[in-house]
Amino acid sequence: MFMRIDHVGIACHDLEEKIAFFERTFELTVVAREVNAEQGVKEAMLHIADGEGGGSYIQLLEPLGADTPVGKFLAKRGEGVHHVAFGVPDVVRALDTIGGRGVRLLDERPRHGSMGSSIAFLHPKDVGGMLTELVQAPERQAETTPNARNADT
Ligand code: V0V
Ligand code: CO
Repeated sequence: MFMRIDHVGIACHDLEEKIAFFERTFELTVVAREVNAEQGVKEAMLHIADGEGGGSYIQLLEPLGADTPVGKFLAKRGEGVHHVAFGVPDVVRALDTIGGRGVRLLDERPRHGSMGSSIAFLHPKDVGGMLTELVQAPERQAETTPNARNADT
């Protein structure tokens, strides 16, 4: 079901400061930045490696406000790992299968994610305390479900 770890999402108060730290310390490069109003974040993707299943990244997340998923997480737990995202070939199919196995879906249908991806979240309480994201990369959307690219509109 999973092709790769697509990204590890890290919650932070100051995106620019954290980008500078990751670039300086780990020699990583920012390959995409986006403000995602629906998810309540300003985010940056730092490239780690490319494999057969696709690319893997660190995602740095700054909340757009206190009443957002990342804003609430920071208030409760402080900075740190917020979620782990797995690459799947078909996010609609993965949601269907995983939902059928009793895991609560936070998204019944895919949303718009970083770099043109389709994403959906699973409830952390049903995955051993880990907020879990499923990611279908845009090239995969073209391969499997021609209409998934516009699934969030
Ligand atoms: C909350 N909890 C977590 C958690 N956030 N546990 C592990 N990891 C997290 N990140 C726990 C929390 O400690 C509570 O447990 C319980 O879940 C309920 O949390 P809450 O503080 O009451 O908050 P809720 O229920 O209002 O919201 C939590 C959920 C929410 C996970 C439902 O954050 C959500 O829907 N997240 C999905 C969307 C999201 O995170 N978007 C931002 C990333 P106790 O204390 O009761 O035991 S956007 C992104 O990744 C993008 C765009 C991308 O990749 O492209
Ligand atoms: Co993410």
